[in-house]
Amino acid sequence: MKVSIVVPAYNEERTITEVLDRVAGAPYPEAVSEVEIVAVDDCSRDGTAARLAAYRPPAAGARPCRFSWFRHEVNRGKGAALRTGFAQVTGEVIVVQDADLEYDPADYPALFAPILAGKAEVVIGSRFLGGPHRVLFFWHLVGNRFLTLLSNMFTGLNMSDMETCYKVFTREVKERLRLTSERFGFEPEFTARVARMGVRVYEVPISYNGRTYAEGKKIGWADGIEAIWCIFKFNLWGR
Ligand SMILES: Nc1nc2c(ncn2[C@@H]2O[C@H](COP(=O)(O)OP(=O)(O)OP(=O)(O)O)[C@@H](O)[C@H]2O)c(=O)[nH]1
Ligand SMILES: [Mg+2]
Repeated sequence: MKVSIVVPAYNEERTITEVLDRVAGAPYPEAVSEVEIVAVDDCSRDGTAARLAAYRPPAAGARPCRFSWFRHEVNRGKGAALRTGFAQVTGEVIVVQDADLEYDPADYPALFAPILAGKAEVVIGSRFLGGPHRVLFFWHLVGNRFLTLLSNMFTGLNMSDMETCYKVFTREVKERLRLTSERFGFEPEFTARVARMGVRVYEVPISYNGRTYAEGKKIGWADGIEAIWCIFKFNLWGR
């Protein structure tokens, strides 16, 4: 089975190379015969593009690992960067991997397991199911809980972490997705569309190494407001 990892990156020069190394060297299950990494530089203003241009994945034993990257001419947001990546990938299973080291490819075995076992078409890595996580912002937890609750009220799913980066899904799901979001609307849009497809969704616990604003955290209260709007938009009108 070939897996495709899509890495959206905006001003991530401090972490991008290590993220790609961790993705290339992740503990893939036996069933994974080939790894394709596609990074999308969302018109970063720092050295992200230079790091991507210089990147060569380390040899990963007998399993081929191919790397390619694409660049947006203007900054368009995470959702747009992901759509650029999704259009390029050819794997049977697709993984979203943020470029900021908050999420660890060491969790891939757990994330792939429900799909490999034939039990799910979509797997969500939840930060709120007891996995190890850095203890940080209380009000972000409250915000996350609220956004997930609101999304669940529309979708009817009992998800515990709608805004998580780790979303893993089959090629068939990717082809049916028809995404439109440019920025962080991706998370509620993905969730709403998957819920409407009626495919089987699993959640697994993952670790979360949250960062502080001094360490590069960018998300702010305005993104939370946009997320509320997107939950309404994609569940009520985004058909
Ligand atoms: N913030 C931001 N991230 C983008 C953009 N385009 C792509 N990304 C990437 O999307 C991923 C998620 O963005 P993050 O800023 O880490 O979002 P987050 O994890 O919800 O929030 P923080 O880590 O708190 O900033 C990262 O890999 C970013 O580099 C963009 O325009 N803005
Ligand atoms: Mg992040």
